[in-house]
Amino acid sequence: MRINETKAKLQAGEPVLGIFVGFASPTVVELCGIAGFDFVVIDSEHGPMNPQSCEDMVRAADATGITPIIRVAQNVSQVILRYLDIGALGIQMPIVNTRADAERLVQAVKYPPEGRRGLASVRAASYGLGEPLADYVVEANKQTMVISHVENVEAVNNLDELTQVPGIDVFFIGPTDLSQSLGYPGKTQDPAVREVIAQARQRIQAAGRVAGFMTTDAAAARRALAEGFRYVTVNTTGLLGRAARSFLAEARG
Ligand code: 3PY
Ligand code: MG
Repeated sequence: MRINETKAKLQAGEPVLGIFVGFASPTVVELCGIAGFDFVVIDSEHGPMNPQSCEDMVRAADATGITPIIRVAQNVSQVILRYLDIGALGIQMPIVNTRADAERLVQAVKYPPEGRRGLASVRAASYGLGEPLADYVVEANKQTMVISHVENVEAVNNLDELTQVPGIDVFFIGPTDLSQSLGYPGKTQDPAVREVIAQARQRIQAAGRVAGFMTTDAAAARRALAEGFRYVTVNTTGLLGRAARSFLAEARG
């Protein structure tokens, strides 16, 4: 099966840059792959997407070498399974607040003996026409990634035990939900929110784990990388929206 270059880079201690795509567009995934992003987070938490609309986006990722991660709305094995079956190389899960939530997530992503992912000859397993399934499950457990959101006060409070859970590749701080959970909805730059983010990042790093973050532009991404975040993202609509406004401002003078 496909090597997960994003996971390989993280395991080698390198940073990775990714882009969220929250609408059904294989073309945008293809473009982002050609542009050189390490990974795409195909977002099926917020917005209208389902496994059907994600499948050709995963194909576009496979065609251009960008790692397809899917953000899934529910931490339920039967839901997660359908996104893995279409070929996602990682699952990003929002609102993981407790050790039990984190363990349930890992169990859903990994085949036995590490987890309880269901097995079938689906796209992820080359429809049963590739390597024997017995070899595929071993390789899939190596290549798939688990990204667990830290975006709620409860998760921040439980961070010491969350970071002990094996099988999680990235602890991703979601600034927008975290700002809301702290009582400052949308005020991600408020000093109180920034302080909690900085402390959470330090605790993730101190536990020897990888911290991830959502940024708004290249300058913020550089700052995040300099602070030690190693899985750094931006959003397609944010990038496009700012580029559109700046084009109009300059063109209209
Ligand atoms: C959040 O900020 O809440 C996210 O989930 C990612 O941006
Ligand atoms: Mg969020």
